[in-house]
Amino acid sequence: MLTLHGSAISNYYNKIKLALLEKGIEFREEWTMPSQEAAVLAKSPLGKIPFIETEHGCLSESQAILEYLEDAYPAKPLYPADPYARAKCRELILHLELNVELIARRLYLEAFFGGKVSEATKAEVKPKVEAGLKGLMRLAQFKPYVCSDNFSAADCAAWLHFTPIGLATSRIYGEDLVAAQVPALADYLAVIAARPAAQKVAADRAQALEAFFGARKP
Ligand SMILES: N[C@@H](CCC(=O)N[C@@H](CS)C(=O)NCC(=O)O)C(=O)O
Repeated sequence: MLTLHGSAISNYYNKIKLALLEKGIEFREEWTMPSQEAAVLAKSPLGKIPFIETEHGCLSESQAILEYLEDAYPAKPLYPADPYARAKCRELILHLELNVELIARRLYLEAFFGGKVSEATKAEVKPKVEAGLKGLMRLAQFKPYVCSDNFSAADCAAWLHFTPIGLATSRIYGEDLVAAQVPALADYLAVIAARPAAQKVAADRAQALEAFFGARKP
């Protein structure tokens, strides 16, 4: 059976968990925090989470994991059949992760973890996140799913990334940059939240956040 390593406070971990649940793949979860210890580095080259253990070995990077799941368990697809539509789905995920989440992530230390981010970083991040979101909106469909009228891998990414990006930007700038750039946001989040798999991910995330942050829960 597949083992998913990481923590349910992680948006990348939950992206994979949602995909596993939606695809109906049997898996177990093992709580693992990012670490530079040799045992973790042997399974995830930078010590990041999530990673999975398969019968063949380990795999890191959530997008590589998602595509492995799609190839190895094709029964309930999370990508459209048409090659161009598949590529458009991947394009949206890459834009969201490289041009929005990875940049907004520079705020997370202060927004979520009690650290401090410099004013220079805050000033640099804001226009980049806004530009990334504007770009994303040139791709997004919200029909009602982010890529099309079908739930897809892109929803596994978008639903999990929009919330921390929105929360971090509202804590740092006093303005939720996702809500400001994505008019369909509230309806979209509600559509995904109605899915049983998403409800399981959200409930486990709430429990993990409570355990991790306690009174300081983000
Ligand atoms: N590109 C990676 C990002 C994973 C990632 O950033 N994970 C965070 C937790 S949400 C982590 O392990 N951070 C620890 C670190 O950066 O050293 C993926 O898609 O899996």
